[in-house]
Amino acid sequence: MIDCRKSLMVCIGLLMCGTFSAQESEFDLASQRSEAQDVFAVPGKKLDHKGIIINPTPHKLVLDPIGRLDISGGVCLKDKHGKFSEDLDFVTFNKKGVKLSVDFGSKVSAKYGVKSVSGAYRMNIGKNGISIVGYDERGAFYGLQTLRQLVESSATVTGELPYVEIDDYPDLKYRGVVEGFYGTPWSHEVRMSLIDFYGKFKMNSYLYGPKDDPYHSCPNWRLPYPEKEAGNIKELIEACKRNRVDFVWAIHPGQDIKWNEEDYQNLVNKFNLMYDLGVRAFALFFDDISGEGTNPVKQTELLNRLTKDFVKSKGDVAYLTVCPTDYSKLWANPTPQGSLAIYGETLDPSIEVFWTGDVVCSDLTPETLDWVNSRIKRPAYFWWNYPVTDYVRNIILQGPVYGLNTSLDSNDLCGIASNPMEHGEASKLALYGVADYTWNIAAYNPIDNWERGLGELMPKAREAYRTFAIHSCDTETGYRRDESWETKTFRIGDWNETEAQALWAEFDKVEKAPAEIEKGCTNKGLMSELTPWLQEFGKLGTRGKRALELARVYR
Ligand code: 14T
Repeated sequence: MIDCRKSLMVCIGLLMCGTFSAQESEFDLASQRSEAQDVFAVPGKKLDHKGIIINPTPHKLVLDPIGRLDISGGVCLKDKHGKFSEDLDFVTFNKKGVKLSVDFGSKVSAKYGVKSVSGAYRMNIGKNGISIVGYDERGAFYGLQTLRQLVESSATVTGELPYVEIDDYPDLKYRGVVEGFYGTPWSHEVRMSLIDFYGKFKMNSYLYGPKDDPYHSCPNWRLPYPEKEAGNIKELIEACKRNRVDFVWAIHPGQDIKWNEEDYQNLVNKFNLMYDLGVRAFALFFDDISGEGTNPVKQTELLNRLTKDFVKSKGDVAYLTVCPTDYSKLWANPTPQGSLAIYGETLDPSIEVFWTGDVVCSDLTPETLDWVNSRIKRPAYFWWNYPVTDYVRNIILQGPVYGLNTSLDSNDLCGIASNPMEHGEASKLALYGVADYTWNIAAYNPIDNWERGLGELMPKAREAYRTFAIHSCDTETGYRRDESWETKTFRIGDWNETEAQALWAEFDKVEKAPAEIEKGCTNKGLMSELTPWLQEFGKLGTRGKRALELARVYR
């Protein structure tokens, strides 16, 4: 799929000349991705959380070293707005139990000093019970997610919660995922499981835009989904509601859109069909296209008209989001005539604009954001092409989430949407990191997050999963990531006994990891995604041990 489009774009590029853009001959598609080949070490270090693990990392958490609240007799729920009875499957209810009060709203928030941003909450656990106050419904829901993690923490096994005071809020407005890769779209089951994962870790956005869904892209973007697919989308929307996640449906019409009234109506008609399925937030993706669809003036006119005549006239539809054709500095026209500057001058300020950084798969830096923001005149929405592997399909990425600058804030970017692998379950490890970073940027610790994520995903085979993961980080030819950083290798003619034994021990762990993972991994979906890689991984261990034997013979 990618290859066909590449050659199409090369042909078009060869026919055109003029300003520097994605459609041009100077635009060398063979090297267009231009991922920098530097491999940076993963920052951070593992911390001792004393049995209390909360992801994303709360902004302020004060633990009382002594006080304990016994909830083993159940809780009595005081749910002011009657919104959360379905969200408490981790406690037992008892009218005579410990009081758990859940409230939200700007008035009560002001009283309790909850930060006035969507998703903020405060929680107090003390002798009078548990109290959660959210800025909004989402904030209160997040308070419950924190409570769930406290209850499930190993420090709480006895049913006794520590007295604690938590003041927490998200740093970024949009924290989530864009299903935006080429290749087999996620199955319905995987999507449902991921949506629960987003809610659990306080991610609030799921953008639906799988390149190979024909009803999202060309040629069928104008057509309604068949009944079965439409029913599934309804279910996804329901799951998003339960998890307080915005389901954002994206359309990718650029390759064959005609800038005429007929296609405008086709687009509005499709949006109305999606609205009827329950969609309340929309995105338009103009990435990876050529021809008239790339015209930024026409794109802006369309987006502004939709904002006025669709979004605002419906009344209950949220912001639009756009992915420009110039989504990376690699080919974005930097001049005032370029599409980003045109967006900046004319695009309705409510519309969010995606940006992938200096190249297609890039680190998130203040420099790249300054560059794009000064043109689009708003904080960009970072489309992070990690852990996506559609361009290196032999790879599965299980490494730490890093390369995201920790001095940024909501003035620099409005959010991050991570574009994952077609292996949805195996993408959860990376999403655990994205959830943490986007919630609490300054505190983000890549290694510690990864160490915690391994335990979250495979509690009963954590060590074996770690062995697999530490050696499954790099793309080798794409977005380079540090890998195997604890393993010292050597040349066949230059080693000592200690080094050889250490390497042998590592290969032994590698050889044994597949069976241990098979035994301990309770997530069937994850297991089946990993299986092909685990088979090869086991062989790598065996081969490594043999190579060491050979080194001895050689010596
Ligand atoms: F929309 C964009 F921000 C974007 O990243 N678009 C695609 C995306 O669907 C894909 O998953 C991602 C990673 O491969 O890269 C973009 O697609 C490309 C970009 C290229 F430069 C595909 C091939 C390319 F050569």
